[in-house]
Amino acid sequence: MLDGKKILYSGMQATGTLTLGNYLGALKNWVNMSEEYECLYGVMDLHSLTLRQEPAEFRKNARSLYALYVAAGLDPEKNCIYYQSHVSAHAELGWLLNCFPYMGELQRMTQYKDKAAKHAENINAGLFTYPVLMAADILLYQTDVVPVGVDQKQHLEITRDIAQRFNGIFGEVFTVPEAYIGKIGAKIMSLQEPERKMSKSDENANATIYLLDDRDTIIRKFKRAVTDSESVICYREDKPGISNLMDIYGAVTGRSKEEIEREFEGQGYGSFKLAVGETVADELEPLQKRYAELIADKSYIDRVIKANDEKAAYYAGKTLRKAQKKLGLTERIR
Ligand code: ATP
Ligand code: LTN
Repeated sequence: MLDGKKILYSGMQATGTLTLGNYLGALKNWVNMSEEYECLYGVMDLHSLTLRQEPAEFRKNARSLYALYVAAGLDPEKNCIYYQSHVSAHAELGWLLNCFPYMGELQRMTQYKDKAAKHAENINAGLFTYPVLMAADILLYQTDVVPVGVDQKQHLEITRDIAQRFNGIFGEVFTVPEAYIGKIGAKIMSLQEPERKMSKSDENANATIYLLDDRDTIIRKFKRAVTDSESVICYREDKPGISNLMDIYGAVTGRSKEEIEREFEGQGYGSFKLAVGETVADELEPLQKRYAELIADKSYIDRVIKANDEKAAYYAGKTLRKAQKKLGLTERIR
C-alpha cells in the first residue's frame, strides 16, 4: 500500500494502434479508477518483442501509446506512467519467476496457443514465457488490483499462482493481486465477424475502430457493421452483431441493455448504427485533440517519462531485492 491507497497496476503492449476494444475493455476503466487507487501503468514494450517489430515504427508506437494513456485522461503527474524496458527489475524478476511455473501450466495459456497458431514461423521462447514477465510486472509493485479485458483473466490467475507458490516457500514477499474486469465492454467484438474479439492486428480495417480514426471513418465502419436479418434491437446470443453494438453503446453512455432496448424500440438498424457511430466519435474527439497536442509537446512527455521511470524503478527495486534475498542470492557489498 502506497500513501494509504491500494495499488492498481496495468499496461498494454506497445504494438500497433489502440482499438475501441482496448479503450472500453481497459483504458476507460483505468481512468475511472485512477482517483481511488495509487496507479501505475506500463508501456509494455518488452512484451511486444515476442513478435518481430520494425525498430523505428516500434519506437514511434511506444511513444504514441504513452501519449494515448495521457490523452485518455490519466494524469502522468499523479499516476506513474512509464516504460517497462526502462526499469530493469522487470527482466530480472521475470527470470527469477521463470523458475516457478511448470511447463504444463504455461502450455495451457490460450493466448499462447492462439499466438503460436497465428505465428507458426516464430514460436519463440518469449511467447511461451510471456505470462511470467507479466507476473513480474504486477508483483514488483505489490499490486492489489489489475484492470484488464476478459482475455487477460488467465494471465492474472497464473500470476496469483506464482505469487502464492513463492510466498508459500519463502514467506510473504508478494501481494496476491486481483483482476478487475468491467461489467460492460470487457470483450468488444469485431465489427465484421462479431464472434471474434476486436483486435489491433485484424487484417480487415473495417472490423476495428482505431482510437485515432476520424469521425467519418468511425461512422462509416459502424454503418457497415455486420448484423442479422431481423430488425429488432435486443440483446440475444444469436444476435452477436447487435449485442456487440449494444455493449459498445452501453459502455460509452453508461446505459443498461434494457434502457438501450427501450430507447431504440421500433427503430431500424440504420438509425441505431448511426447513433452508436456518433456516440463513439463524440467520445473519442477530446481524446484525439489532446493526443495531437501531446505528441507535438516533446519536452513535456520527455519530462514526465523521466520522472516516472525513476519512481517506478525505486518501488520495483525494493521488491526485487526482497525476492533476491529470500531466494538466498548473495547480497551486494555496498
Ligand atoms: P492483439 O489483439 O493484437 O493481440 P490486443 O488488442 O489484445 O492485441 P493488448 O495490448 O494485448 O492488445 O491488450 C491491452 C488491453 O486491452 C488488455 O487489458 C486487454 O484485455 C484489452 N483488450 C484488448 N482487446 C479487447 C477487446 N476486444 N475488448 C475488450 N478489451 C480488450
Ligand atoms: N498481456 C497484457 C499486457 C500486459 C499487462 C501487464 C497487463 C503486460 N504486462 C501487467 C496488466 C498488467 C495484454 O493486455 N495483452
